[in-house]
Amino acid sequence: MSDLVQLTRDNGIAIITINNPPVNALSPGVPEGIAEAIEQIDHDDTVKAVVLIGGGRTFVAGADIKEFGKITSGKARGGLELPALLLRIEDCRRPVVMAIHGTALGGGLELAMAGHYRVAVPSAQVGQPEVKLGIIPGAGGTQRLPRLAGVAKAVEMCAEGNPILAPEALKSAIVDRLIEGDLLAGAVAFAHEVAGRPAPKTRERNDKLGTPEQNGPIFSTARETARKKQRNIIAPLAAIDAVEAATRLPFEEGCQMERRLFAECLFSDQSKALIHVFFGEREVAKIPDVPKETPLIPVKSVAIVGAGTMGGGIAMVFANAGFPVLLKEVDQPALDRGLATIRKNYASSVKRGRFTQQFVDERLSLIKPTLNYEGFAAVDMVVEAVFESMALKKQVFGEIVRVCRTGTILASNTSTLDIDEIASAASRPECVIGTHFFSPANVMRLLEIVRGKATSKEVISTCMQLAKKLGKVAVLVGNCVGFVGNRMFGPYRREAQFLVEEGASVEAVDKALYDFGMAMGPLATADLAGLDVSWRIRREYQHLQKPGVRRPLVEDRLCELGRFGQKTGAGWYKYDENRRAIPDPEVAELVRKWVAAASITQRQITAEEIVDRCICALVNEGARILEDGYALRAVDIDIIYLNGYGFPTYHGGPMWYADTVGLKKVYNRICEFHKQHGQIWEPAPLLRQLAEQGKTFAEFTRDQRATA
Ligand code: ZOZ
Ligand code: NAD
Repeated sequence: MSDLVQLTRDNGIAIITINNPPVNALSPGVPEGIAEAIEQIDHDDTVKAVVLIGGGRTFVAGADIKEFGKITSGKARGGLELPALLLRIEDCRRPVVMAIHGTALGGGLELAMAGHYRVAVPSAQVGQPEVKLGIIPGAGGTQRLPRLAGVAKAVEMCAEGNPILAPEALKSAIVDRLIEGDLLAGAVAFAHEVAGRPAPKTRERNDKLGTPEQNGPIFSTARETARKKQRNIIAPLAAIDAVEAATRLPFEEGCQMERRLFAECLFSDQSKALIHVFFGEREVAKIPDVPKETPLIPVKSVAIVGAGTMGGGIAMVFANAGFPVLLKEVDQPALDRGLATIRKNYASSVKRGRFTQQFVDERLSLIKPTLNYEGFAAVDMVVEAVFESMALKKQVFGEIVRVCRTGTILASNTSTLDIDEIASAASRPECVIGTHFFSPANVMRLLEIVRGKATSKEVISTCMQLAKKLGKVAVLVGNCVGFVGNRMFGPYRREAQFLVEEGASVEAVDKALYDFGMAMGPLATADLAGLDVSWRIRREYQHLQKPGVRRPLVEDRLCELGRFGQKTGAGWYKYDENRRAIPDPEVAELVRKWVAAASITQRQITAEEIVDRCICALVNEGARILEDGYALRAVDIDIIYLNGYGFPTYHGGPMWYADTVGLKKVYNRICEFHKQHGQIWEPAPLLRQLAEQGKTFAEFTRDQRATA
């Protein structure tokens, strides 16, 4: 038998244990091992019932996702097909009890549903998360789940992909019993109870499949929700079609339909992109010169300096994760304002049902306001979030390094300033690091961790680990102006503005990028963030602007008119009392006047050109960042864009998207823009090199790793 699966016996109960760490994925060898065990059991009259359990920390977390790439590239070696194994289990002559702890996800839940019974510890989770990978269940999940849980629950689980906890699974009849205490002992006892009884086959249970009248509204609502919440993604709609097939067709035909839809999704660019994102989110945690074993600095309490927009949000992030927080401001009115905003944000979370009042009260009690540095000597980490001014940041770092213990992590939330210069004000630069939270800090998942010249590996490793506890995706970046995300966002925003100057309407620019999949168009985003913020930064960095290089002209003028965006009720758009954006003919008129004065000729611009200009600008800057080593890998840039800038997950991030389009094509397009618009479009050398070699950014990363 495969060494990934063991078969033992306990007083008439056969126990099949899957041991394929870390998550017991159904890698080649596992299905074969289970099949062999079932075969032996069926020929052994001493066996009365069977328990199938996962060794280690979990049941089965699904199919081995690495295998999907092998299938689509034609490199998969044949093995036992999961659907056939599941039929074999269901046909086993002894009752099979699936014992679930950790997670039973995807193929793991499909395996569990092929058993005759399921027991689980209360902390276990079950789910069909395939849509998050751009696919649908491919081993009968869409056919067996409605037979156990009913059509509405099955549609929700297969189309949205969120797992549910065992107590809810019990209510939905996915699980038959919760086991408190030792799972194996409980499952064996359960197996003794059911031994000798006729074993119910899930595929033969049709009583929950409903009638067309009952199901019609369920499917139409689910489709509407999927189109809205998972815009442009094909898998959720395919999952709904497959569940619908379960209600209309016999089991075998439903499975065939599911297989067809599964294959369509698996071979799509969307699924390849989403699988890239799954592994990417895990890859970014790996820092080549900061190994996993790097000692961590214990962080149990923190202090935040500045209770403005970001400081307040960061305080909530730590409090939500259970950390006591000292929150320092300069004076009582500023502190009161900061705390009032925190309270208001929490109150709206309670109103929306995201948090309970009790949870919020507990979090608020963790946040201790202060006007001085008392207590800073006891904290393990300080996050500075004062105004974006180098002089002020240096003053604050000079102060905190004096009041904090040696070894306290000193982090800055700066979005543009040089971390090394900030660190020069602290006598322990090895403790200084950038933790660039995104706004609103308590909502956005991204955390750019900025490595200074002197930042120690312990501090880096601790911050990367800490991010996970805070529910953030951390990406390590180098210390350059704008770091990775904002540095790329500059050219992207620049092109959006140029396009308006050249004749595209504000709405057309935003619509083209929204249709491409961005969460919001760039001009609506600018209105949301506040046009004054970037106006202030532009003035601060005026000395870096190269003479003779074209710069956007409209936004400065809008700011001069006091149009700062949503906060002033007008920016690129005007806003009604519900902050709904309304196209503003006055802006269109002003733009026409200003660009005519600047001798810019307006013309018709297609949606395709809008997308190409904006996305190619992102990719070109991304290539420079990658070449200069400010991002460790192309995927790091992708994860930043997906989690901080609303880039569509199904395009995999800007660098993956460029790889999918083909770097030669992207390079040629950039060369056209270079010819038309001059120096700002100079192709990045790395992009030119890869295009000429016929390679991708992903291959560049692989080659780099190989030579490291
Ligand atoms: O890892 C978390 C998770 O959510 N995993 C993915 C679960 C999932 O999406 N399952 C569905 C898979 S698709 C499927 O099953 C389709 C299906 O029905 C097809 C059937 C027909 C197929 C026919 C063709 C073959 C989990 C919640 C489980 C654990 O989270 P943690 O935070 O504790 O741990 P991670 O995420 O850091 O994971 C540890 C290491 O395991 C790797 N991994 C996780 N799930 C995997 C997997 N590798 C392959 N396949 C999986 N399903 C993960 O990448 C990580 O690796 P390292 O190298 O970074 O440590
Ligand atoms: P803000 O103006 O809302 O808040 C800054 C706060 O710092 C003010 O309340 C001020 O009173 C306080 N402060 C000033 N000096 C202080 C001192 N010595 N001690 C204690 N408090 C002091 O600014 P913000 O938008 O929260 O930005 C803070 C930092 O975060 C900046 O470095 C900014 O670049 C960065 N950042 C901002 C955003 C954003 O979207 N707002 C996003 C990412 C990063």
